[in-house]
Amino acid sequence: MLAEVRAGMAAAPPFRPEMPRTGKPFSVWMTNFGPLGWVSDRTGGYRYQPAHPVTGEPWPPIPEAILAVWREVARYRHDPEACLVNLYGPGARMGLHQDRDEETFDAPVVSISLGDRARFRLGGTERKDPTASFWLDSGDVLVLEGAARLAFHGIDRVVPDSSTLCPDLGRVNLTLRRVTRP
Ligand code: MD3
Ligand code: FE
Repeated sequence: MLAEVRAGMAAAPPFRPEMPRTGKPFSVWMTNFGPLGWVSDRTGGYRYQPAHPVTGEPWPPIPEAILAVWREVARYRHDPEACLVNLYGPGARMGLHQDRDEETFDAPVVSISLGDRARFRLGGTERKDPTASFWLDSGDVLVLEGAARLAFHGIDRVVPDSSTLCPDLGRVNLTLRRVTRP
């Protein structure tokens, strides 16, 4: 799977998204596979689009090894349209947020973690709800469905050099999503 991710990254180089309005850069670098990819910049905000924001090329297809995980664990008839690749180098984190840029929340979200371990925080559907923290280790797969699909979540920190899988990349998270209604 990692070899397929590396091949995709060669075709669709990681870019650094920006916060809407402020233009503040994310600490996480990203790229995407599949017909639609998630991007964000100061003027356009959070959105899905069919092409890479820097190269203008279509995103590479979602690798088979990744699709196989979705088909095994997502209790959903259709394949995902977006595979967001999140790359966590030293000090990268992701603040508490909901995933709600998709047209449908009926499909689950499936997340695959590779490389360094991360402290993951999961709350409820309101920002004020209490949260619980878990470790996400290389090879861990999460399926978020039902009420959990709209739960607040984030990555507080990544433990450097805690995995030998891909020292050059640190932590890689693959998030599979359905964007449109089938
Ligand atoms: C809980 N990524 O890309 S994956 C994201 O590790 C994102 O890179 C994190 O949150 C990461 O949006 C967390 C686990 C995850 C993914 C989607 C969820 C947890 C979720 C959607 C709803 C609730
Ligand atoms: Fe998220």
